Amino acid sequence: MNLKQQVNMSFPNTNPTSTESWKKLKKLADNPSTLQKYFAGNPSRAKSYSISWEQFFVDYSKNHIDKEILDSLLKLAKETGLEDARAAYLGGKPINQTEGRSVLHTALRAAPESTIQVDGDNVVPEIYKVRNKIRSFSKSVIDGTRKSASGKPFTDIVNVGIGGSDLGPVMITEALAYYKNHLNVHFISNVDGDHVMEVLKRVNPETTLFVVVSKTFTTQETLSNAMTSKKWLVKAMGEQAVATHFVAVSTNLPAIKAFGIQPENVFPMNDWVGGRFSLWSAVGLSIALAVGPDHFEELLYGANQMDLHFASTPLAENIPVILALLTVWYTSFLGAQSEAVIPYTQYLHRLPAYLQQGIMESNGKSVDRNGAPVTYETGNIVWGEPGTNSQHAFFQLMHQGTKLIPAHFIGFKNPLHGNADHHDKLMANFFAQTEALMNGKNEAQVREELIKIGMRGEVLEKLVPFKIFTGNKPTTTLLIDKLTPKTLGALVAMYEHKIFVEGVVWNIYSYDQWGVELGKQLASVILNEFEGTQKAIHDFSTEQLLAHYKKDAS
Ligand code: G6Q
Repeated sequence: MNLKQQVNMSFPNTNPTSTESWKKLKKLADNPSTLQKYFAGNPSRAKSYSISWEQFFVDYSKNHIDKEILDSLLKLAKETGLEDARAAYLGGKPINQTEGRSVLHTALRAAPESTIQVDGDNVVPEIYKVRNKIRSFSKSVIDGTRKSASGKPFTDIVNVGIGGSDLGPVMITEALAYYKNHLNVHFISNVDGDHVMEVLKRVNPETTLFVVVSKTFTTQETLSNAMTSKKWLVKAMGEQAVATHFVAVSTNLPAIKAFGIQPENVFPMNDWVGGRFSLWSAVGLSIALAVGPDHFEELLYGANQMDLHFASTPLAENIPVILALLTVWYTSFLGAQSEAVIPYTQYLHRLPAYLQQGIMESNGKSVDRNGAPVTYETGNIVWGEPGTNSQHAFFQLMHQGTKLIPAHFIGFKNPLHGNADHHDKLMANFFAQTEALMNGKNEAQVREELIKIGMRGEVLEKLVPFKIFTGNKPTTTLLIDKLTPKTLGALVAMYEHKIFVEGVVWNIYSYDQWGVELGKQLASVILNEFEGTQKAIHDFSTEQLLAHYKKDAS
């Protein structure tokens, strides 16, 4: 079956520019208004453009939309077949057609009584088998009944993995640090030998458990780091310790066996889970070890709640749908190149990095589902840092720079440590920033302020232009009751579905990542050159750099 036939089989394939709504949106984009005017003309705007769901309150009223724009965006979703696409995605159809796979991270958090078929088999019982294995294994490590080769309880966990086998577990364990137990959890990802050595420097071989996470078990970085860790362990404790101190999460059983990991220490995963969506699978073993299996399962439960919301809520009140359509509007019609994610909690400091992979690897595509170049802008750049730190860094550009940067502000009503004084300060900043970004400060206000502090004449005149804020900068506020495993699960799932919706509207394949291959291929050619097994021809710049590297290497 060729690609086009597969496309026709189960997934909508509509060039969005051919729809009525796209043409209308193009026209609407030519007549921009301002956020200030939108609010002035509609007293119930805040209420109309907000969604309350479970522990989430999403206010998207500070965005460049009005009823006509929003209706057209919703129509665009319908015209590009979002509802059929959603059914295909959640129903396990092979929507990752360039790799011939289903995309079923949602199955990993489905209720035990659900039925989700892949190739005619219900995958839910197997998912629960693995989940139970994660539960009993992590419980035994946490309570110390599972012992190291020298009979001691484990104190440290080292997760060895990269990309999807690293970013999710790191982000979640950091986000749930409040819920953590006594185990110290470390992450080795980069093939940079200094990374692995810095981690090994901090742990004791006698009480360290390595969790090697690699869906393929062929990834250069992970295999190198796992091998270095193994040698380090063997040097301290002997070969026989490997069986007790190494476990693996993978689909590649022969490679794991060859590495020396015992079959009972293998946590399987399936090819219908993409790496960057895999934290809900056994890839989340380090999370279960860090916060315990109950919290891990609450995380999955929260994600499932968001799945149900996404699956059954009308598009106009559907949080991931609305957020995705706003991104499409800014990216494809208003010329935004990036969007910022600013969590107002230090716990979520790795969320932007995690989302960078999820969003940019999924929707950083320029070829549509027919293999033709797209004629519109797709996946944007995602970046961010926690507030308030980021206010003292890049917010200058957001307030007074030349770029259009729609931003998500994520805040929590309740702090975890109950420090109300700090939390009020934090949240005062949270609310003030979106207000300032929208309203800005006009010339009259600047003058008045300067006069109040006694400034007059030429000095005042010279300063005025620099102190004006045009405002009109769009933001979406996500106010969540409390950072818990459940709300975190829902938040991450919300972004996963947002990615999906954008991909459907843009008519691109969100679940492959061919763009990461070329660099890998060339790295292996250069490595062969370093090892003297191959001589390749490079461009002049690369030749020059390689010559310098060899000369300077010490
Ligand atoms: C994610 C990508 C990628 C992958 C890593 C690690 O969607 O596929 O980031 O997770 O390349 O792959 P392995 O888990 O196979 O080592």
